[in-house]
Amino acid sequence: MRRFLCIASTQLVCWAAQASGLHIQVQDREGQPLPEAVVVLYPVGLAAPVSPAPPGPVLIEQERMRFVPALTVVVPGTRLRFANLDRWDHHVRGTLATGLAALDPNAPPGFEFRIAGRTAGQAPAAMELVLDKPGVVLLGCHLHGSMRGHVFVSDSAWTLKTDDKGYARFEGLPAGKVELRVWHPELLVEPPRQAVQLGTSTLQQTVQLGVVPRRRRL
Ligand SMILES: [Cu+2]
Repeated sequence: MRRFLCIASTQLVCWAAQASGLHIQVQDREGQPLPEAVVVLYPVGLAAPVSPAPPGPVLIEQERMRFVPALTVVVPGTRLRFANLDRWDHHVRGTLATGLAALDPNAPPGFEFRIAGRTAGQAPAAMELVLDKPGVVLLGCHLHGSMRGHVFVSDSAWTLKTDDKGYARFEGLPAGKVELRVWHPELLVEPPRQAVQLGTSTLQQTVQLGVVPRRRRL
């Protein structure tokens, strides 16, 4: 339920004292919920909030010719660990994703490495690296053209991946104006950011992207 605690003339004062939530549902071109989108908030007029990189590595496995998870969202400075669960080698490469990220001079550099296939009864071979700059990295494999994944290195701590219902739910945000950025691996052009005014209640907002829904694999 929405509560409006402030009268108009004192709204700004009230916003400054209240925290609120922002629940975003991202939809595809047909209005269906879009999982695996990234929603980022930037406070207007302030530096984006920063959170420290996690102490341990974030795992991206190569399993049955896929990157698992297909989309990984991290903050700069995060250590990524690539572990190969397949019995055959992979030659992982990371390049700048196409689109706007490719024009970003601060985007992370590319990388590549080969990871040996797993031997039964032994721990999988793994490689680690740190991505210390914001940007979107496209993951691929030199040996298997169908393998595809993404790492979204966000420049704001207020970043979430949408769930199965297409939702990104931010809670406990300070009041004020934020810019809303939405990204998805299938987007050819990232839509312009929207301004959202956070008040004293939780806001619900829908963002529709021009992404064509993919048929589910059976
Ligand atoms: Cu491969």
